[in-house]
Amino acid sequence: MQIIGEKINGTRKQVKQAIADRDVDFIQRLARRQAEAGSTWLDVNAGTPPDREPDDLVWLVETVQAVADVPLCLDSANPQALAAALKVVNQTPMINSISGEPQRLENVLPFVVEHGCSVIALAMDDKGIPESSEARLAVARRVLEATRAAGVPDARVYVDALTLTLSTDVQSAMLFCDTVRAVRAEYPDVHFVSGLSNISFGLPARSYINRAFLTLALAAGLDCAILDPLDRELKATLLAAELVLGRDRYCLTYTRAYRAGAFDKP
Ligand code: THG
Repeated sequence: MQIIGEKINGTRKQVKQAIADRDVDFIQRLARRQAEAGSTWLDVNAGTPPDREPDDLVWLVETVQAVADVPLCLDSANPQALAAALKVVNQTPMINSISGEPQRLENVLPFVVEHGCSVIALAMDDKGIPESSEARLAVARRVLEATRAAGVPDARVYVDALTLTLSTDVQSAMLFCDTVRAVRAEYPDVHFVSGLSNISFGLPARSYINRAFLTLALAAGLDCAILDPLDRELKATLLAAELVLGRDRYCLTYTRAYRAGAFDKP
């Protein structure tokens, strides 16, 4: 299971302020703590207007990689910001994201090829997020046709089947899981990722919903998640679910994490 630490995101109030103030300590603390908590990747999202985003993303990348020895997940739809960030990364990053939108394929896929990056592929296109798993599969097929044609191995593609909040579509999580199963049947080598927390937007006590969704999504084939790696209950849920799904040989990952104090007895 791969974890993308989500906390360095300029849509969060404190991070937005830290970017505006060039507060190195604040960002580096988030980077260090998420890396120590076992993040495979650290998401960096400046969340600033397009004219400022290249400078802000470069500053974030340089600030984070000075203290954290994990590759970055460059979270931007802006080709100028991605190009600038790719010039300064120390380790091959993940690009978040491409989609079935022809513009994004045309502008961003060349970076994936040139830099040998991994890439998140959203199951949506210029018409929006399809309403059925068949239609999301159709979008994924088009994106994977493009990545394959460009020579990108399926194992470097992370499909994000996307979730609307359950408060507007109560079938949203099941649609996500159906989409993962459908894509997995045709593309056994691709990875599956989700930004978990969207699923519970607008609902109370969101953490229970996020945990239930994580468990079911793991059963469907999710093997990467954008989440808060400092959330100990979520970490416990993740490790317990992987164990129950038979993916933790000899229960070693779970028991070692427990002994190391990664989570507490309930
Ligand atoms: N898919 C892909 N990329 C993504 C998302 C996705 N990138 C952005 C987002 N979704 C995932 N990242 C975050 C980062 C921070 C928070 C949630 C998702 C977060 N949310 C707080 C909460 O949920 O309570 C509120 C904000 C705050 O703390 O200020 O922290 O789906 N490919």
